[in-house]
Parts: sequence; C-alpha cells; structure tokens
Amino acid sequence: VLTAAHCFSGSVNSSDYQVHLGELTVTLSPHFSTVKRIIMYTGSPGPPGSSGDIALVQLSSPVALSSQVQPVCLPEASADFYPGMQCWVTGWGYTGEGEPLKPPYNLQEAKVSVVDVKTCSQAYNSPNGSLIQPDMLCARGPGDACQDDSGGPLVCQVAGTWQQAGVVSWGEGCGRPDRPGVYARVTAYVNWIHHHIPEAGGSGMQGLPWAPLLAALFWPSLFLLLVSGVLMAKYWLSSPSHAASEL
Ligand code: 4AZ
Repeated sequence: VLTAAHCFSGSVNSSDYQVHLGELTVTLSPHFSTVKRIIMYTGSPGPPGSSGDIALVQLSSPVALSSQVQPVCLPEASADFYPGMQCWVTGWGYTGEGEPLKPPYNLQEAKVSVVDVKTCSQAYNSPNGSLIQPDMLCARGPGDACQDDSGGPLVCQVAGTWQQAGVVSWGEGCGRPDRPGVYARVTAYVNWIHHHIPEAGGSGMQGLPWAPLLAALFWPSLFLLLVSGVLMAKYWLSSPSHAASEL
C-alpha cells in the first residue's frame, strides 16, 4: 500500500495500524489486514511540505482481490502526467476548509487537473525560493484534496488503465483557486518502489520482457554455430592434406 510518510508522524510502529480494504464508508469493520512493515522513503516523517513524503506499507498476508479490492497500476518512471490532464483524488478527508466529512462518511472523489510546474512553483513562492520540489506534482480544481486526505491516491486514466500519479501530500487551504493541491510525484519514486517490491506491477522485470531479447541473441548465434560446423566438416572431408595424411 502506497501512502504518505507524514501519515506516520504519530507512530512508525506497524502494530499501531490496521488496513481496511474495499470499504466505501469509514467503519471499523472487524475484517482488516495487519501491517508487517512500514517502509519510509526518508527514515522518519519530515515536516509538512517536505520532499520524500511517501511510504510503503507491507501487509502481513496476501490480499484476496475482488470487485471492490483491486490494485492500481504504477506508472513507468518516464510517464508524463502533463499539465491539464484530468485526474481524480479520493478520500475521507475534509470536504472544505474547516468542514470535516459528515456521517455516513462516504468516500469522496474530486476531479482535478494537473498544473504545470512553473505555475505551481510561482503559487508557492517563498523568501527561500519555491516550496515545490521536483518530486512534487500539483493539481487544481474543480475539486481538491483537504485535511485528512493525506496519503490517498491521485489517479489518472491513461490508455484505459488507471495509474497512480500522486499521493496526497500538502497544500495551502483547500480548493483555493490560486493554491493547487500538492502531491508526492509517484514517477519520482517508481525505482525506489521496485527496489522494495521487485514483484510490483508496471515496468521492470515483470513478465520477462528481456526474454525476447535473449532469444533474439541466442537463435542467430546458434544458427551461425551450425553453419560454421557444417562448413568445417565439409572442409575437413574434402581437404587434400587431410586426405593425404589419412592414406
Ligand atoms: C492535509 O492537511 C492537506 N488542498 C492535504 C491536502 C491539501 C491540503 C491539506 C491540499 O492533509
């Protein structure tokens, strides 16, 4: 499970957490997964708005997939979530500034569009330069993420598949036109994710993409070896010197 590192500012102890899968409302159902390991990109959660706000949660046992529990695709490290691209953010966080989600606590979704780096950097300019780092991705309304949405997914449909472009991280207020929501940029961490979960979907070694390459190298070499074998045998049999020496 991909989430934000700052979600663990209270505790990094695996036994303090439960992972509830396939739920649309916040109910503390008795069916949950326990956590085996929390892997933080940075050793410990940084202050709000800092780089590396990403973490992996390894569950204690495999998950049974269903119509309600499905994995999302990891983008390739080179994937481009271009400015203006329409994406969705989901969560049970505040529905507006100072407005906590009301019962029955239904999961909310908000449509957002990716904001170009320059515009976002300007929106978050500070005396020490922009607060926007290369590992951050910005997106703005109509909708926005808000308090308690942190760690949730920003997903975009690319050629029919849903890819996770971001992890809700921070922002000034919620839904302010001049203050985009800021996300941890997943593409910046894809190699780190594959390092910790070699079997994770997406690119990498999955499905032996290097097998055709090996075959492409192997078959021509085998062919050349056979041809040279046949030619050498022919030479050996027809060479007068060999014929003489054997007489
Ligand atoms: C938060 O406090 C938070 N509008 C998350 C996202 C945004 C603001 C605050 C973006 O978790």
